[in-house]
Amino acid sequence: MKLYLADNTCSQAVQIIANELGLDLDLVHFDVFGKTTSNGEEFSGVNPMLYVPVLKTGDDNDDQLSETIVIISYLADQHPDAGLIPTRGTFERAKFDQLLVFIATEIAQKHIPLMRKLLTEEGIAWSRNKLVSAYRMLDDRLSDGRRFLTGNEVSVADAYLWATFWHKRSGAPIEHLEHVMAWKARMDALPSVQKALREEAAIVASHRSRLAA
Ligand SMILES: N[C@@H](CCC(=O)N[C@@H](CS)C(=O)NCC(=O)O)C(=O)O
Repeated sequence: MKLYLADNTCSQAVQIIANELGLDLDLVHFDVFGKTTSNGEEFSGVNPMLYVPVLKTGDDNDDQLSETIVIISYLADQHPDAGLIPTRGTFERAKFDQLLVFIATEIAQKHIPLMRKLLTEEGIAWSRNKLVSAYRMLDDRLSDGRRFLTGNEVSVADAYLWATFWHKRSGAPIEHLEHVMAWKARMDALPSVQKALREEAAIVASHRSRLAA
Protein backbone atom coordinates (compact mmCIF):
# COMPACT_ATOMS: atom_id res chain seq x y z
CA MET A 1 0.00 0.00 0.00
CA LYS A 2 1.11 3.51 -0.75
CA LEU A 3 0.68 6.39 1.71
CA TYR A 4 0.90 10.01 0.64
CA LEU A 5 2.09 11.99 3.63
CA ALA A 6 3.24 15.49 4.48
CA ASP A 7 5.83 16.57 6.99
CA ASN A 8 4.54 16.71 10.57
CA THR A 9 0.85 16.36 9.78
CA CYS A 10 -2.15 14.12 10.43
CA SER A 11 -0.73 11.53 8.01
CA GLN A 12 1.45 10.39 10.93
CA ALA A 13 -1.68 8.76 12.37
CA VAL A 14 -1.76 6.37 9.41
CA GLN A 15 1.94 5.56 9.79
CA ILE A 16 1.48 4.82 13.50
CA ILE A 17 -1.47 2.50 12.92
CA ALA A 18 0.35 0.72 10.06
CA ASN A 19 3.35 0.29 12.36
CA GLU A 20 1.17 -1.06 15.18
CA LEU A 21 -0.20 -3.58 12.67
CA GLY A 22 3.20 -4.44 11.18
CA LEU A 23 2.16 -3.28 7.70
CA ASP A 24 4.70 -2.03 5.19
CA LEU A 25 3.80 1.24 3.51
CA ASP A 26 5.38 2.69 0.44
CA LEU A 27 5.70 6.36 1.50
CA VAL A 28 5.29 9.30 -0.88
CA HIS A 29 6.01 12.79 0.44
CA PHE A 30 3.81 15.68 -0.68
CA ASP A 31 5.39 19.08 -0.10
CA VAL A 32 2.35 21.19 0.83
CA PHE A 33 4.15 24.45 0.06
CA GLY A 34 6.03 23.55 -3.15
CA LYS A 35 3.21 21.16 -4.26
CA THR A 36 5.66 18.52 -5.52
CA THR A 37 5.73 14.84 -4.59
CA SER A 38 8.75 12.66 -3.89
CA ASN A 39 7.78 10.26 -6.69
CA GLY A 40 7.08 13.00 -9.25
CA GLU A 41 3.33 12.39 -9.36
CA GLU A 42 0.97 15.34 -9.72
CA PHE A 43 -0.77 15.31 -6.34
CA SER A 44 -3.89 17.12 -7.61
CA GLY A 45 -4.55 13.97 -9.65
CA VAL A 46 -4.47 11.93 -6.44
CA ASN A 47 -6.49 14.28 -4.25
CA PRO A 48 -7.96 17.42 -5.84
CA MET A 49 -8.30 18.90 -2.33
CA LEU A 50 -4.50 18.63 -2.00
CA TYR A 51 -4.85 17.01 1.40
CA VAL A 52 -2.88 14.18 2.89
CA PRO A 53 -3.28 11.48 4.00
CA VAL A 54 -4.26 9.41 0.99
CA LEU A 55 -3.89 5.63 1.09
CA LYS A 56 -3.67 3.69 -2.17
CA THR A 57 -4.52 0.05 -1.74
CA GLY A 58 -4.14 -0.94 -5.40
CA ASP A 59 -3.23 0.36 -8.86
CA ASP A 60 -6.69 1.52 -9.84
CA ASN A 61 -7.62 5.16 -9.24
CA ASP A 62 -10.66 3.97 -7.31
CA ASP A 63 -8.50 1.93 -4.94
CA GLN A 64 -7.76 4.79 -2.64
CA LEU A 65 -9.02 6.33 0.55
CA SER A 66 -8.80 9.83 1.90
CA GLU A 67 -9.96 11.29 5.26
CA THR A 68 -7.74 10.37 8.17
CA ILE A 69 -10.36 8.77 10.36
CA VAL A 70 -11.62 6.63 7.49
CA ILE A 71 -8.12 5.39 6.63
CA ILE A 72 -7.03 4.54 10.16
CA SER A 73 -10.37 2.92 10.99
CA TYR A 74 -10.22 0.87 7.78
CA LEU A 75 -6.73 -0.44 8.55
CA ALA A 76 -7.69 -1.29 12.14
CA ASP A 77 -10.93 -2.98 11.04
CA GLN A 78 -8.93 -5.24 8.73
CA HIS A 79 -7.02 -6.56 11.76
CA PRO A 80 -9.61 -6.92 14.53
CA ASP A 81 -7.33 -9.08 16.69
CA ALA A 82 -4.96 -6.15 17.15
CA GLY A 83 -7.58 -4.43 19.30
CA LEU A 84 -6.97 -0.96 17.88
CA ILE A 85 -10.68 -0.22 17.37
CA PRO A 86 -13.98 -1.65 18.71
CA THR A 87 -16.10 -3.88 16.49
CA ARG A 88 -18.18 -2.05 13.90
CA GLY A 89 -21.91 -1.85 14.68
CA THR A 90 -21.51 -1.97 18.46
CA PHE A 91 -22.40 0.87 20.83
CA GLU A 92 -18.78 0.89 21.94
CA ARG A 93 -17.80 1.57 18.34
CA ALA A 94 -20.33 4.39 18.05
CA LYS A 95 -18.78 6.01 21.14
CA PHE A 96 -15.34 5.47 19.65
CA ASP A 97 -16.37 7.05 16.34
CA GLN A 98 -17.78 9.95 18.34
CA LEU A 99 -14.31 10.43 19.83
CA LEU A 100 -12.67 10.31 16.38
CA VAL A 101 -15.07 12.90 14.97
CA PHE A 102 -14.47 15.04 18.07
CA ILE A 103 -10.71 14.93 17.45
CA ALA A 104 -11.23 15.74 13.75
CA THR A 105 -13.59 18.66 14.22
CA GLU A 106 -12.80 20.07 17.65
CA ILE A 107 -9.04 19.56 17.58
CA ALA A 108 -7.44 18.96 14.17
CA GLN A 109 -9.56 21.37 12.18
CA LYS A 110 -9.56 23.99 14.97
CA HIS A 111 -5.75 24.10 14.97
CA ILE A 112 -5.31 24.59 11.24
CA PRO A 113 -6.56 28.19 10.73
CA LEU A 114 -4.61 29.22 13.84
CA MET A 115 -1.42 27.62 12.53
CA ARG A 116 -1.93 29.26 9.16
CA LYS A 117 -2.60 32.63 10.81
CA LEU A 118 -5.90 33.08 9.02
CA LEU A 119 -7.95 34.46 11.91
CA THR A 120 -8.86 37.83 13.40
CA GLU A 121 -7.92 38.52 17.03
CA GLU A 122 -11.46 37.54 18.01
CA GLY A 123 -11.25 34.35 15.96
CA ILE A 124 -7.89 33.46 17.52
CA ALA A 125 -9.25 33.85 21.07
CA TRP A 126 -12.42 31.89 20.25
CA SER A 127 -10.56 29.03 18.57
CA ARG A 128 -7.93 28.77 21.32
CA ASN A 129 -10.68 28.66 23.97
CA LYS A 130 -12.49 25.92 22.07
CA LEU A 131 -9.24 23.96 21.81
CA VAL A 132 -8.51 24.27 25.52
CA SER A 133 -12.06 23.08 26.32
CA ALA A 134 -11.67 20.12 23.97
CA TYR A 135 -8.31 19.09 25.43
CA ARG A 136 -9.74 19.56 28.93
CA MET A 137 -12.42 16.99 28.12
CA LEU A 138 -9.69 14.56 27.08
CA ASP A 139 -7.72 15.41 30.20
CA ASP A 140 -10.78 14.51 32.32
CA ARG A 141 -11.09 11.22 30.45
CA LEU A 142 -7.43 10.39 31.20
CA SER A 143 -7.66 11.48 34.85
CA ASP A 144 -8.86 8.02 36.00
CA GLY A 145 -5.34 6.68 35.48
CA ARG A 146 -5.87 4.96 32.12
CA ARG A 147 -2.76 4.96 29.94
CA PHE A 148 -4.50 5.76 26.66
CA LEU A 149 -7.72 7.46 25.55
CA THR A 150 -9.97 4.42 25.68
CA GLY A 151 -8.15 2.22 28.19
CA ASN A 152 -4.73 0.79 28.85
CA GLU A 153 -3.98 -0.14 25.23
CA VAL A 154 -3.20 2.22 22.41
CA SER A 155 -5.96 2.72 19.83
CA VAL A 156 -6.69 4.48 16.56
CA ALA A 157 -7.89 7.51 18.58
CA ASP A 158 -4.51 7.87 20.30
CA ALA A 159 -2.68 7.79 16.99
CA TYR A 160 -4.95 10.51 15.61
CA LEU A 161 -4.72 12.75 18.67
CA TRP A 162 -0.94 12.40 18.73
CA ALA A 163 -0.65 13.27 15.02
CA THR A 164 -2.66 16.47 15.54
CA PHE A 165 -0.94 17.59 18.75
CA TRP A 166 -0.21 21.04 17.40
CA HIS A 167 -0.77 23.34 20.40
CA LYS A 168 2.72 24.82 20.16
CA ARG A 169 2.11 25.85 16.55
CA SER A 170 -1.40 27.19 17.19
CA GLY A 171 -0.70 28.87 20.53
CA ALA A 172 -3.40 26.96 22.42
CA PRO A 173 -2.35 26.96 26.08
CA ILE A 174 -2.81 23.35 27.19
CA GLU A 175 0.44 22.54 28.97
CA HIS A 176 -1.26 22.80 32.38
CA LEU A 177 -3.39 19.73 31.45
CA GLU A 178 -1.21 17.22 33.23
CA HIS A 179 -3.00 14.03 32.17
CA VAL A 180 -2.93 14.99 28.49
CA MET A 181 0.74 15.96 28.72
CA ALA A 182 1.62 12.66 30.47
CA TRP A 183 -0.32 10.79 27.75
CA LYS A 184 1.70 12.66 25.09
CA ALA A 185 4.97 11.57 26.71
CA ARG A 186 3.76 7.94 26.77
CA MET A 187 2.84 8.16 23.09
CA ASP A 188 6.20 9.73 22.19
CA ALA A 189 7.94 6.67 23.60
CA LEU A 190 6.00 4.06 21.58
CA PRO A 191 8.11 2.18 19.01
CA SER A 192 5.33 2.69 16.41
CA VAL A 193 5.59 6.46 16.89
CA GLN A 194 9.38 6.48 16.80
CA LYS A 195 9.39 4.41 13.60
CA ALA A 196 6.86 6.79 12.01
CA LEU A 197 9.06 9.78 12.81
CA ARG A 198 12.21 8.11 11.45
CA GLU A 199 10.55 7.00 8.22
CA GLU A 200 8.84 10.33 7.67
CA ALA A 201 12.13 12.18 8.19
CA ALA A 202 13.87 9.89 5.69
CA ILE A 203 11.34 10.39 2.88
CA VAL A 204 11.13 14.15 3.49
CA ALA A 205 14.95 14.44 3.44
CA SER A 206 15.30 12.41 0.26
CA HIS A 207 12.59 14.46 -1.48
CA ARG A 208 14.26 17.72 -0.42
CA SER A 209 17.72 16.61 -1.49
CA ARG A 210 16.37 15.57 -4.90
CA LEU A 211 14.74 18.99 -5.31
CA ALA A 212 17.96 20.75 -4.27
CA ALA A 213 20.12 18.72 -6.71
N1 LIG B 1 -10.47 16.21 5.86
C1 LIG B 1 -9.10 15.78 5.79
C2 LIG B 1 -8.21 16.97 6.06
C3 LIG B 1 -6.79 16.55 6.06
C4 LIG B 1 -5.87 17.73 6.28
O1 LIG B 1 -6.25 18.77 6.82
N2 LIG B 1 -4.63 17.52 5.85
C5 LIG B 1 -3.63 18.53 6.01
C6 LIG B 1 -2.48 18.00 6.84
S1 LIG B 1 -3.02 17.52 8.47
C7 LIG B 1 -3.09 18.88 4.64
O2 LIG B 1 -2.89 18.02 3.81
N3 LIG B 1 -2.87 20.16 4.37
C8 LIG B 1 -2.33 20.57 3.13
C9 LIG B 1 -2.70 21.96 2.80
O3 LIG B 1 -3.50 22.55 3.54
O4 LIG B 1 -2.22 22.46 1.79
C10 LIG B 1 -8.82 14.67 6.80
O5 LIG B 1 -9.42 14.71 7.89
O6 LIG B 1 -8.02 13.79 6.51
